[in-house]
Amino acid sequence: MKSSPWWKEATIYQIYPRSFFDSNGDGEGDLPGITSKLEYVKSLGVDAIWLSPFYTSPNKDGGYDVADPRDVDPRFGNLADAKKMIDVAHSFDLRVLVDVVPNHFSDQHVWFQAALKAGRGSIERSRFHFYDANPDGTPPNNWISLFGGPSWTQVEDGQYFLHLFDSSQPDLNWENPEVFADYEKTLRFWLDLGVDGFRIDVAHGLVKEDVLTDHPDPQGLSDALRLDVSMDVEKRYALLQTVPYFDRQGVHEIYRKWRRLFDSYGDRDVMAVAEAWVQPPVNATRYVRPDELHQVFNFDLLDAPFNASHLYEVVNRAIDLMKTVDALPTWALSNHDSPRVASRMGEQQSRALALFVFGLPGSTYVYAGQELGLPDGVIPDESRQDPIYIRTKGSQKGRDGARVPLPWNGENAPFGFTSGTPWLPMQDSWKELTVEKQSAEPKSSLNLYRNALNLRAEHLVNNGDIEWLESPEHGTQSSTVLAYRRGNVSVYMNLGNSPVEVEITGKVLVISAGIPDGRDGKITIPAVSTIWVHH
Ligand SMILES: [Ca+2]
Repeated sequence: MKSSPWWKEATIYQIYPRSFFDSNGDGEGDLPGITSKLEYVKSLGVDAIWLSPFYTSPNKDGGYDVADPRDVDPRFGNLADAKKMIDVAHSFDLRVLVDVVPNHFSDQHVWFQAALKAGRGSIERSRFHFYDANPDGTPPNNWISLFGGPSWTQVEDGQYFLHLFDSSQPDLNWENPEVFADYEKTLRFWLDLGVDGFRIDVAHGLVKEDVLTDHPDPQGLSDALRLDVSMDVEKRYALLQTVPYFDRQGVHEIYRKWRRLFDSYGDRDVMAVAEAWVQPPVNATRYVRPDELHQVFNFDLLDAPFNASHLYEVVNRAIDLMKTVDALPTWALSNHDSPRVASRMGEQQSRALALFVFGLPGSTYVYAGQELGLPDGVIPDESRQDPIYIRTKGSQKGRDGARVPLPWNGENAPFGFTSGTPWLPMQDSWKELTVEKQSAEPKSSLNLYRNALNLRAEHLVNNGDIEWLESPEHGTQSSTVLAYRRGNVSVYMNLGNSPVEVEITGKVLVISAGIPDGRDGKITIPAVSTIWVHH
């Protein structure tokens, strides 16, 4: 009998290469830097790493504007460095996932440069979405880019091309078989170099419908797609179901073909995880039907409040929905696109929630620095680099706060990250948060993660469903407590600001903060703390 595949309940550590470790003093993290820190990554108890893009790119959108998907950008090293990084990771028994960005290329990609030269009606233009202007000169439709402004940019001969994101990121035309064939080449290229799978950027966006039709409410749609714009929930959900360029049925045909490619690698157990923001939530399950992808990100915890009934609802829903397609959920508290959980929720809250989530069925994603309890960096406006800050002329601060480099050692910034000047400023106030300091402190966030991830592997993974013990639906001893049991471990999270006494017998394996007080079949859980109890 085949055992459960490695990815099924893996803990996956997300590395933002530019911010992880700089090996050559130019102030930016790179592939040799990652390789030199893989022993540290292994010490966390994770199963795999996922790297945000390190491909050839003009870097107008943090490397998600790819000019050559089958090469390494010189700022990160070269292909030999990538191969070495993969091999060293494997020597530590760490799997490697890389990002792919199939919705668009950079305008610096040779295909797009050729399309500009080749002119209307050419094979070169058919790889993208080029259309003539309307008779009055306006763009072919009224769609608005996710980064603001029209989704169309006009070229010299008067045609327009479609870009859902920045004008430097032309959308690929997935109706063209050449696009599919080229992407297959990219997937094989990285698999043949040794990677174990992919994270698929904007996985729901590849197929566009009704490209020549106006949307009845383009501004409403644009607002509905942005979580930083407040909107009535019903209205948002209704609009999100009318997006003509997201979550179309055609994307599933593409992933069925990709799955056959992945499966052709046999025992390698290649996996792929989709970034798919879709509504209603049940639509996410379609991406992980048995003949499609392996995992789909669940974004519910990236902006969830620290509130028992809300957390119960989103956790329970994710588990139940995924069960309908015989898949397991994924969990993430932070990533490179959202504020860090310690800043958003509070330090102690983020530790409690991490410990709560680590026990749940499915795969857990940890964003590098989360294990240190890093807050968002405080960045002076003149040092900001995110195109969102620049394009909105400062009205949105952008995502740089979550991308500040990691503090490794020493008493002053840049804390060993680089021998030069870090690409985003680091703060001296992080001196208690370095890997060096936290390794020596038994109660540090770092040691909590190490301890918990090892205990998770030992006691919780592959232990089937959870049974809710305390929830708004299943009855509670306290309205501030959520609890479940999985296998021989019960997980209790006290979200309240006062200690709570609950009836449990067993041995406390780990606690996120404070000291549990147990006697006579009862344990007092400190305020804002999670405990694991072994029965
Ligand atoms: Ca560097």
